[in-house]
Amino acid sequence: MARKKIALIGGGQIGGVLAQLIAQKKLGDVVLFDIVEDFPQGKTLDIAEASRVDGTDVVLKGTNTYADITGSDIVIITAGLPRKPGMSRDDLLTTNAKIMKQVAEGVKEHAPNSIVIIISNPLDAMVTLFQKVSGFPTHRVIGQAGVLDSSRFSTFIAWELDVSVRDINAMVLGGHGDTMVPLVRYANVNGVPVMEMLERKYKDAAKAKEVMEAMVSRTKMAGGEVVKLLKTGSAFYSPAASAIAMAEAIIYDENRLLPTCVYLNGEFGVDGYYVGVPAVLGEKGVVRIVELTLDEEEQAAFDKSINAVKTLVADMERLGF
Ligand code: TXD
Repeated sequence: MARKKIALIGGGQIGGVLAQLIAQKKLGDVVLFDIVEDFPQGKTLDIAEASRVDGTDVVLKGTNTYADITGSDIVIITAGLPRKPGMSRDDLLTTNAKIMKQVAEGVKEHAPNSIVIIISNPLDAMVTLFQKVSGFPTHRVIGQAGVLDSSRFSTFIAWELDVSVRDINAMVLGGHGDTMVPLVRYANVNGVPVMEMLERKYKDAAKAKEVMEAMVSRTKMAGGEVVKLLKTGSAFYSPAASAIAMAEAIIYDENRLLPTCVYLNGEFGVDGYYVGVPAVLGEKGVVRIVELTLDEEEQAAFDKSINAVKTLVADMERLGF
């Protein structure tokens, strides 16, 4: 089987970790594109020089030319500025929309059959814009947010309950902003409801609720927590690892059910917007969207999140994108 070709647009913090993970996992040959001269060439050379140690034969190429992404099966986009302390993801809108428009034109011209995973913020707006400019079918344009947000939520639950994070199943839906919706009621440890474990631990339902609320708000603010500590940029190891999980689902045709930013066509009562919901990912991209029942409180939180996405997209359109 011929090796896959994976193009990474944006060779910064996340782009670099993506390239290294792809090489180490032997997922495919890598083309790392960035507008900064010599920079992606330097990164790929550095990673390639670890090939002997990593035992990998994948080919890594750094480039400033879109033609080099020709024939890519998968494109992962991180081009754009990250947040600085005190900035919201939405503050990045104008700058990153200009960048995303250029990127979409480049990918459309040179990798028209690729499946595209977008990471750049503000996520929901950037996915929307990429799809609009490229005209790619919506099942081939998705965004990474929910896998990371869910991993963060799961990590906090594992720490709190002192169990392996591998046994935690917890999902975060909605937009990739402060209104995201961690699904508490569905969160479980190999089938055992997390809330029940918390109630048994604290022998006090109110205390259990309080502990869960703290984990929910930490999840919502988790990106900002890292930004505040790093001071020079935003999270990059965990976003890269999350996008790799999505790419693997596609490359290996796994049909994994992952919270993904996908285009909704009436599902969840939403029409014509990109939002984070459970989706089955396989070799064609989005295989199907999985709906689930939300109770009144969850639905209200989800609606609020949808409205935030709608406002963001409207702002972007008002800016002429
Ligand atoms: O989960 C998520 N979706 C995210 C998203 C989690 C964390 C951070 N997330 C966002 O990803 C973040 O807010 C940014 O918008 C992107 C990329 O974050 P990263 O930390 O990798 O940013 P860097 O290190 O600044 O890298 C961005 C690169 C940099 O090398 C620029 O030169 C390049 O993008 N860049 C471009 N590449 C291609 N084409 C154009 N026009 C371009 N402009 C800048």
